[in-house]
Amino acid sequence: MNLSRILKSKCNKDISSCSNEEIYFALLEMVQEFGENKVNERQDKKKLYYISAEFLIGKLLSNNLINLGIYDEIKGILNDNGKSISEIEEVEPEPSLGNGGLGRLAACFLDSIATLGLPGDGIGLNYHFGLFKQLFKNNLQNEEINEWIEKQSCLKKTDVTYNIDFDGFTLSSRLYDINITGYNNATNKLHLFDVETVDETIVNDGINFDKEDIKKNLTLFLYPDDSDEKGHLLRIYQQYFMVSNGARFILDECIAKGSNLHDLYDYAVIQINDTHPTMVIPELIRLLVEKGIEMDEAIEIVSKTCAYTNHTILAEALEKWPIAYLEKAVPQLIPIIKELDKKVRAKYDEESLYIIDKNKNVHMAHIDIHYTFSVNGVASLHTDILKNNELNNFYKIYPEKFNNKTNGITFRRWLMHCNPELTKLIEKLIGNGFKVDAEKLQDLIKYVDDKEVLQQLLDIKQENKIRLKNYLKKVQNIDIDENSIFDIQIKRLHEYKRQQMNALYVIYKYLQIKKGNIPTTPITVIFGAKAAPAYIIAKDIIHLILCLQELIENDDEVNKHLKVVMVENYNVTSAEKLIPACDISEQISLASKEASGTGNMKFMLNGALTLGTEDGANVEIHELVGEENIFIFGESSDNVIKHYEDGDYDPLDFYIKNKNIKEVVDFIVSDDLMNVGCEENLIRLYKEIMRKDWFMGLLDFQSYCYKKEKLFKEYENREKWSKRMLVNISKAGYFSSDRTITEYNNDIWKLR
Ligand code: OAK
Repeated sequence: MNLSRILKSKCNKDISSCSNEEIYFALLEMVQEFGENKVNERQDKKKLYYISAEFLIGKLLSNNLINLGIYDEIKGILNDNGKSISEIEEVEPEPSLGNGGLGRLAACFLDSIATLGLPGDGIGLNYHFGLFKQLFKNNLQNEEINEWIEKQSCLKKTDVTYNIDFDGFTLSSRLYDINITGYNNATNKLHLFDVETVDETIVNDGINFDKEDIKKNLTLFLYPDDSDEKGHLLRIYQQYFMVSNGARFILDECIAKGSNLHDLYDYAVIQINDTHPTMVIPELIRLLVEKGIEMDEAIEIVSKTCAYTNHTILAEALEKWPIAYLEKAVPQLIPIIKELDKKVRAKYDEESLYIIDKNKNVHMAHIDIHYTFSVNGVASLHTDILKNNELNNFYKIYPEKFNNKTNGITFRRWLMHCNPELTKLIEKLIGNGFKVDAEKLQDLIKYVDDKEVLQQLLDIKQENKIRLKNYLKKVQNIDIDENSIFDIQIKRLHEYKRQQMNALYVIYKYLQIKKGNIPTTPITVIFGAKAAPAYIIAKDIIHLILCLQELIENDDEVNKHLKVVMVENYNVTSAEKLIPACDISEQISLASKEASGTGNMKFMLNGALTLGTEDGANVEIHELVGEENIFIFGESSDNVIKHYEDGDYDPLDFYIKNKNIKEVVDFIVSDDLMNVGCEENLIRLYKEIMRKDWFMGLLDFQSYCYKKEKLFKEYENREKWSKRMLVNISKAGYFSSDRTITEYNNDIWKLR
């Protein structure tokens, strides 16, 4: 295969005389064709359908080139023609089909499923603007539409369409596919359904639109504001549209392969990614009954076909819909949901297990737990909490359904693509095997006393820090010092993740520097986070961080030693630059609240050290790397759960008793900050932290500061630090999503 010739013919002229756009589109077409040639022609009987509201896939070009095994060659050809692959990468817009961990996990899973050669497709929605684009104005978050779909893109229009009936109107759908090519293996598909009548022009003034015009708005946004009834209804319409299309598509494929539908579970396994796709259960039952199967049998067939993953224990994130809303939007499901509830009530006399509660709310997770054959959490601590606390009543009746699948990440994107220099070094030291068998990274441990290797690790980190410096200069015109410590917290903005606690530390450090306690090495604290548009306190936290950024930047006494940067519009593309450059990975959620975290795994793999609580997968990272190689602080999850049960936590106690805490919290409403910020926002946040502090930031603040100080001191011993980096990298193999998917397949899906 002569790649140079193929590329040239796609360009229609000499590569050297093409613009970056022309080369990008030529490569897009080429990758599409190569991927298509690898579509699995072998008809496996059973196939997995991973159904999810989010697929945070990131840019695809380079990853596809890597997985097709032609990245280096293409890069060389481009170089020979005076072109740079990284400039061509920039031309590609990042698909806006996800928000956070759950969506990125789905994307890593699709990569691993294809890489392992398993028959498995994704099913979701084709959001035109997806998650909003974040802009900062006057130190506040503004939301804009995120236009990512271009005339020529990774989306391939198909002939598949269905008529989806709602109360009083029918929408006709259209399926678009994205190829998912595994590393040196087959191509699967991500199936994204869209509505033919969607109209982008109805959006005005940021992200506002008529929430009632379902025909035009259905697939515009991911997670549209649901703070009122219209918004709630829109989300139900979206979810039903996704699952009804998905269900029909799955049934059609199974019938085509020879299923008589009584044996559906021999042809399909459906993994329900949290509760957004839960209505697939009653919808499938409805469709089977429509095809002549008895209700009881239909329920049994569907229960044997579906499996459920829980990604959160936050009560407010567990979806429950007023039945009145469902009656309005999807009346055809009501008899089924009532039947499912009736069966539960006939068997159990226990309100907490019911699907429809006494306030006439439908608990989506309860449908999943009763009517699937597998319920899994996403990290070992998380699954234990589900079993022993949150879902204990369910665990008691279905112990055999509960299982753990600790999350993972794809090393193709989160090492090979984002950190080519580190990849090259690892290859040189232990060979290529780690790319398909990540546990091989453990072989690196033999270099733990090799000064030359350790120095190379530090050198690569330094280069990646310079790369990030240049990137931030370019996209945000911000200057950072590559010789400072890069301390990074990037994730969705949520109080439980405690970006506010990190911001309080910044205040602490600022005040320390003002008092003359200068850090040995300067510190750059970097945040990246989007706040849900209707989540007021989350937006106030962003405001505080942006105000600190401005205040410190303009303070010549402090800015040589401390810098705060809030990355605008944090997304997969910026994560790929931030993670390889990181020294300290902030994983500081209140213990028991973060189901797993996956950023923690990406950082570790790229040689950052974790500063974290005993929460989610941090617990497993801790076990793997050992006490010496991680910085753990804070209250244990058992104690936190007890505080909630006893209702005995009051932040005011800490504020009053601890001078240090009082000084730091008071600074939120100081003249210094009020001068650059908004009184209303800062006062609201101040009161929230002092009086409510629902996620106990003040409880852990002292031990957080203590550990962070210790960490900065440890940073000075570069050799010891680099050993810790090496241990972290060498132990990261467990967190490959190839391992996670192998477990899903062995225990749940049983494909091949
Ligand atoms: C999003 C919407 C609803 C419910 C959960 C989420 C979500 O993103 N959860 C996150 O899932 C990740 C993947 O399992 C976990 O690593 C995160 O801890 C969890 O917050």
